[in-house]
Amino acid sequence: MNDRRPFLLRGADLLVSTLVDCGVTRIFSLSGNQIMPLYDACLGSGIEIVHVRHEAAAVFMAEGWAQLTGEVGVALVTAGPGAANAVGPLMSARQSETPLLLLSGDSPRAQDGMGAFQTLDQVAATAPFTKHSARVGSVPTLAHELRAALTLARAGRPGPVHLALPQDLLTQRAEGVPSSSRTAAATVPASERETARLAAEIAEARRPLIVTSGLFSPTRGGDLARRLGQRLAVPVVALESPRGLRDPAQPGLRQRMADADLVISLGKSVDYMLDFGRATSADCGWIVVEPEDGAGEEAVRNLGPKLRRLIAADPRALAQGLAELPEAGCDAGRRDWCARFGRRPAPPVLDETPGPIDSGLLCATLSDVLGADGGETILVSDGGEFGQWAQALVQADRRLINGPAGGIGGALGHAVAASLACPEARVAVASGDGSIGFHLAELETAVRAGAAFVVVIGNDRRWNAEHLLQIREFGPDRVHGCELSGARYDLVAAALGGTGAHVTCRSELRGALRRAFAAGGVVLVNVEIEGRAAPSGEEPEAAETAQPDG
Ligand SMILES: Cc1ncc(C[n+]2csc(CCOP(=O)(O)OP(=O)(O)O)c2C)c(N)n1
Ligand SMILES: [Mg+2]
Repeated sequence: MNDRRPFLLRGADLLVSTLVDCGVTRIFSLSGNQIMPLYDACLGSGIEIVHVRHEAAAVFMAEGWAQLTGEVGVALVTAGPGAANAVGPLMSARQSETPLLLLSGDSPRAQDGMGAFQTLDQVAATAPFTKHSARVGSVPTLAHELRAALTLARAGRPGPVHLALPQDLLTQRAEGVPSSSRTAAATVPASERETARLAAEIAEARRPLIVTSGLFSPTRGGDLARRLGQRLAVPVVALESPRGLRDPAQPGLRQRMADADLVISLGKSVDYMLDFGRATSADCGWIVVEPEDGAGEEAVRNLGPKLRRLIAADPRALAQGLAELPEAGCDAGRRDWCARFGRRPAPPVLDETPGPIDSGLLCATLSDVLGADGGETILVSDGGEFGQWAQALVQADRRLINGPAGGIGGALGHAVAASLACPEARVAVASGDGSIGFHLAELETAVRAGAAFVVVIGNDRRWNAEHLLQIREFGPDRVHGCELSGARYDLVAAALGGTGAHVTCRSELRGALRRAFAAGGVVLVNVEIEGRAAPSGEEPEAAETAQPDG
């Protein structure tokens, strides 16, 4: 099959065999001169390359893959423009705490300083978005650097790591180079004393609250948050929406927070999502668990005297320890307090009479149809207002969202990854018409890769989040520049090898969605809607405030 494969072991072969050894089975990539030795080395290695249509989509796929499998997602891009295209979504992965390895081909070391083709300081370009960014220096250190990068991506606060791979290193002979030993994970376990002390403080508080990042969501943390909450009789809230405490999927969070007398942050940065700590009352104490030694300045700066203690420990390990303690007793007051959390927004009545469709009705109907066969479900949501509607109203076992960075455009990348990672699951994408346009060509990737999912576009013919912001901030007479056409995205899906449907009337909606899931493969349902502002995430009596748009 691979007659022309060079018989010598190259840097590229060493790299691929190390990836295999570390359990990597799939790489999301866009080809290019500098990385073709890696494509060659992947042949027959057991690693599948999913070849995408834009480097940013490869990073979104790696992000989705990592969140659903718990593995490190791997993206491979070429030098210069390829690496530059991959940079944007690294910000999403950094903020969503997703372990990801970006490998970029790089110009040959032998041409350093000579003006090589596509030469770029890729380490500097990716450094602000990564936990670690380096150019691999030599073949003998290659395997070690790779293993260390994979370990680092998962350690402490997980996140993206970047390695630039000079082209001549990939083709260099690697005979006799050891494939390196395993690197131990660098987590700091909390001491038993610390665990017991924390449990006692939670027991003593009247209205304690644990806040966490998306790492504790059901998608990524399984039932850890639920077990923790049950054992300690404490509400556990995972914050991962760019709207923070105004997450439309968890209405009333900000008000609940004001009533807490103790907040424990398990790895959640005390940042804009937590209103910088200002949502709690002056006498509410905070205990912040920070996975990275020496970090946590935000907590110190934003909380001031409210900060009781900053603990350097791995939040998930600490949560495991707490969840294994004997079940805490719980009085009626505490039971009431816990019951005030975990509320979901009320879905609208499913009106199926002829008439226009709005965002809420579309999402509620999608939720109904998605869950109808009782199997595993995954929601991918994207967009401004429509994405928030979907997160609020579409029920699914697991979900991929744009996360704290609030960057739009990742949905089709996430969907390809979701379908490949969980081939048995029903995958629904709910996206705004603006956001879907970023990577529409990935529908072709999806078809080629054998993925199967249903994309539902809430097509309100505008970038509604920004349109609403113009009305709110500048006045209804100063609205301009945020319109979109009523483009037929469904016809694009058909042209790229999938199936498309166009829905304009309420009475057609349920049938169209049912048929879409029954059809299999890649299906796009373009639904004309009257775009509405997403639910505010506040309790009904509270006033509206300006919100981030992501
Ligand atoms: C990468 C990126 N670019 C721009 C934005 C700003 N932004 C947030 S929501 C939004 C509008 C999205 O429009 P659409 O997907 O149609 O959803 P809608 O708000 O109309 O429901 C924009 C431009 C962002 N958050 N991320
Ligand atoms: Mg829109």
